[in-house]
Amino acid sequence: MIEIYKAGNSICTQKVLIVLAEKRVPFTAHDIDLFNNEQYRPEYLAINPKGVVPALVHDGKVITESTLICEYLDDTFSDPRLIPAAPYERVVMRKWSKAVDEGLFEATRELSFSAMFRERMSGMTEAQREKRFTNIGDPNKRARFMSTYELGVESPYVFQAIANYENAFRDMEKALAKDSKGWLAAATMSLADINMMPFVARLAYLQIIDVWTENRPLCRAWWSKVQQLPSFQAAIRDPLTERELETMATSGARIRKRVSERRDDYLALVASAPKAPI
Ligand SMILES: N[C@@H](CCC(=O)N[C@@H](CS)C(=O)NCC(=O)O)C(=O)O
Repeated sequence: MIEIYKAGNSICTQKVLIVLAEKRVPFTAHDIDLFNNEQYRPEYLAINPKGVVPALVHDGKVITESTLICEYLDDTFSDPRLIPAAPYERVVMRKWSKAVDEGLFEATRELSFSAMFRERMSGMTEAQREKRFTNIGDPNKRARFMSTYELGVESPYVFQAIANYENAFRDMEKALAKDSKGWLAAATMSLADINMMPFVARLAYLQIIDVWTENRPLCRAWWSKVQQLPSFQAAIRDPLTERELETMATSGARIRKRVSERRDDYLALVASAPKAPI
């Protein structure tokens, strides 16, 4: 039996839900309310000591970290194969996983936070907010949350987020140009594409995606294509309520201009240090 601990509109959970939908694996879902701190309940911490979603339990075995969960599901349920067979293509696929885990995840969190969760947190009482911050044991994560809460788009972490997205879209356009099939790592869809879907989708729902894709036709074509997938619809689009879509669109509109200006600042920075882009 497959059980998944998840949260609504959680980007890491969405990766796993796409894989489950592609493979048509039935599962039981347990919803964790992140805004009510359910991730810090002792019974959930016993499953995922980091207090984050998703977590997968398969016949009593616990697997955490969305990238590892996706690979585990592909190793366990082989149809369709989402990890390419050729060793080099596997490396390419895993480079996309690393890009997500080592930068894009935090980039999306910081951008989403500065656009919408910041607003939501400002409506909390001082005590509720304090509790939210002190619950975060990891000092780096706490510093990021506090900076984005205090400074919004002006936070240095948001600048880093904008840079990470710039580099990801630059690499995506290059990768898609190499293969006329329009997938990131192989001739067919792989975990590379699935890893990227929720992270591109979030920018689209915040209505700031064109900051990066306006002059990148291959990225735009990839995004149009993946939105049509039944697995994308089932895992990402269908569960979103009209209210969530509206909140993302209106809060994204508030930060759009500054995001675009800060991207220009990043491009200027790279141009002045052309040998050392991140
Ligand atoms: N590297 C982890 C990150 C998981 C993560 O941070 N999940 C977010 C939701 S997308 C979460 O649970 N946040 C709750 C919190 O930070 O309190 C993964 O890929 O599974």
